[in-house]
Amino acid sequence: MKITFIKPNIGRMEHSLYVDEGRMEPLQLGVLAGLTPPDVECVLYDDRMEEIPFDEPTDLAAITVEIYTARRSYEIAAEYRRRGVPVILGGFHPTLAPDEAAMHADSIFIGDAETGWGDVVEDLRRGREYLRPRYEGAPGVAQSGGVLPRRDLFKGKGYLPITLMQFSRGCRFPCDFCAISRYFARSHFVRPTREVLDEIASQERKFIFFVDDNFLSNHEAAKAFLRELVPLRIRWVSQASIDMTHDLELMELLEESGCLGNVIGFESLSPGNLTLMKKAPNLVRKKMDAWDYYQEQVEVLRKFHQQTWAAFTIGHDHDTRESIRDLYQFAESNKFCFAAFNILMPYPSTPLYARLQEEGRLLWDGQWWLHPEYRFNHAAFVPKNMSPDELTEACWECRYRWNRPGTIFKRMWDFKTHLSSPYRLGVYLVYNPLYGKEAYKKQGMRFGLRSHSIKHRPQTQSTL
Ligand code: B12
Ligand code: SF4
Repeated sequence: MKITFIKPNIGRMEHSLYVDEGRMEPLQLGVLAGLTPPDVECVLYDDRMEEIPFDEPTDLAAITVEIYTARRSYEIAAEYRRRGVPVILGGFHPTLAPDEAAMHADSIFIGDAETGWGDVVEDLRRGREYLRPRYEGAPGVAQSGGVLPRRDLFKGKGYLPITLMQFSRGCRFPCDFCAISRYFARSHFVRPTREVLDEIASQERKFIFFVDDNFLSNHEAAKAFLRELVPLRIRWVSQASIDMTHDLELMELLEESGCLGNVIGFESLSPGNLTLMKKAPNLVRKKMDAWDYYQEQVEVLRKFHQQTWAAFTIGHDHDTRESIRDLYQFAESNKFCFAAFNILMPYPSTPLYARLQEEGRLLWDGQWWLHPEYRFNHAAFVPKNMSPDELTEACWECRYRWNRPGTIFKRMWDFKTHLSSPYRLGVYLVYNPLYGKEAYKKQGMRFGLRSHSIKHRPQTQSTL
């Protein structure tokens, strides 16, 4: 028996195919293959840079689907089903929009695969007619029982030289736009420390991206893990919330354990926006009248040499064109290592989506991810203080200015962070031009490879 795992691309540029030069290992597919009994043959195709050989015989196509890749995933599913190969779709998007995904597959998988993938494989062994339309797994049971991802499947595919790994899943905070908060129901799950340490030990590479949603959601669990990590002398990056800066012991451990920096969601400089979006970690211990525009937190990050990837969401109800320019200035003057200026996106099943739907502000029939005319990083709702096109332009202006060679050079001059060691400078100089190039390539990209309409139905809330 053979299972073909697929990582879909987002889509294509206006006049050529899009090849993601900053692509990383598709860890979820490595985990799924790791969960698969050894007598089943597993192959992996990554649509981000290779052709999918649809005619190669296989017993099942298993596709991982995110909202940005949903359109392309459904195209790939249709190709396989046309050839009589059954398709199963899983991941964040099928979990948060299950009725839609079910229209494009023989089976959908809701939640994490760990507790239910074995059933899929056993049903398939009995015959494809035994595959059930819907499987469910509990969220947060990451690689239970010491399952190791099949990283051998990643060899030769030109991924960035960074090993992706999980320490935890989920996050305890309630941010209203966040798919994570919804998927994990505001819970945070930590893997047993020993299993993670063993997985690190099994790696030759010592540069790790912990793909946690919020590595520091539980400070005490993180500290216990970091103490064990110190002697391993690895270098690592992850994603975490800014409330870390209130715990100096944690900050010390981050540095000692080899943390170069984290993706941190600053989102906005406006306390009104932060309150509206329920961005609790950014408001911890901050009173509105003591709001210092993150200066205290940024200084703590710099003190511990953190090369921060600052993430912003643009288009909240208190945003204006002027406040977006201020946000850009804040990022540039603080010389963050990287920054993501993302338009606020309504993901299905989130409170933000429900609010905008109720207020009649959703564009693209409320399903921007399927709409044939929607383009990457364009507004998908009507903002309060500007037009959708103005929001699109304002966001692009931030991305464009941030990634200009002159700005990259200017931002480099921080002796506490990028210039504090040759290794850190190397990271800064290698990855800034790469991410900049990808930002230009992706802007305005079409979703999927074809421009036809996709089967859909009005968006309903997930049953999660
Ligand atoms: C690491 C990461 C990235 C990395 C890239 C990783 C890579 N390999 O290419 C970077 C930083 C580059 C990135 C980029 C983006 N990302 Co991202 N990313 C993640 C993150 C944090 C972890 C992914 C991961 O490896 N997890 C570990 C694996 C093991 O877990 P998993 O993917 O959830 O899979 C489990 C289950 O979902 C399920 N499952 C998954 N697929 C399948 C398939 C089948 C068949 C089955 C049965 C089960 C199953 O079983 C798995 C094992 O338990 C996720 C959040 C998350 N928790 O997953 C966001 C996430 C997937 N990203 C997201 C987004 C929006 C993006 C961007 C579009 C951001 C942007 N605006 O540019 C880009 C572009 C994405 C793209 N497709 O090109 C969103 C997607 C939202 C949604 N509703 O779909 C997420 C959920 C984050 C969020 N806060 O909302 N991302
Ligand atoms: S802190 Fe980050 S991961 Fe947690 S709910 Fe908010 S946006 Fe999502």
